[in-house]
Amino acid sequence: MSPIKGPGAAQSHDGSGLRVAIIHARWNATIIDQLVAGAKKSLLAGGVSEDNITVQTVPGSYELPLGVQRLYAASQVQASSSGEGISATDLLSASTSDLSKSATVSPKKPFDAIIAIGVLIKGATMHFEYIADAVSHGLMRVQLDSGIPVIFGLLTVLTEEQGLERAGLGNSGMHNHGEDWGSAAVELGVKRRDWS
Ligand code: DLZ
Repeated sequence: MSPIKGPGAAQSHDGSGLRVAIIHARWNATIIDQLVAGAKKSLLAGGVSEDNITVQTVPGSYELPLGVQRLYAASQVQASSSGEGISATDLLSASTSDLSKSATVSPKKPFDAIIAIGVLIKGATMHFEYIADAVSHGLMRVQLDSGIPVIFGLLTVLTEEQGLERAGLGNSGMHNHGEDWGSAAVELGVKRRDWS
């Protein structure tokens, strides 16, 4: 019998034409690194080429919504500029004029999906609640405002152990949730193209 929880039977989608960004917070790096690796593994398995995967970081989860918004906007400018593109590491800090003037790599199309990854671990104060709420609403807002899929890779866990489990690093045999996020990005990237 298939499990009650989870996304159900795996679907197959051809992500070979997609361009996908992963943006992740640097807090709780052990868990984050594993989630990012899982997401990347699924993107590659879904046919997304290594060249079309951009990985960017922000300090903490609170910065994820702005990071997603700017990363997507920069990729749009990059795609529409008549000159050549800009290196992925400069995307977040570059202004619009920087982007149109730059000439470091070939132009690329805008991202088809962005995966935002963060790990919030509850502490003794209300920090957790405020950041979780703000980031969840912020990511949904960017997704609906931009019309591109923003995959919700924010773990909101009560203990470090819960985070390790969900990154596939625990003892319970729980799988790496980052893999689900990579698959969701491929599926939504493909479907959004078909729905346009
Ligand atoms: C400040 C803070 C705390 C207490 N906990 C976390 C956390 O568990 N996970 C995370 O991603 N970020 C945390 N941060 C940092 C905030 O997200 C943010 O980077 C800072 O408040 C600066 O805006």
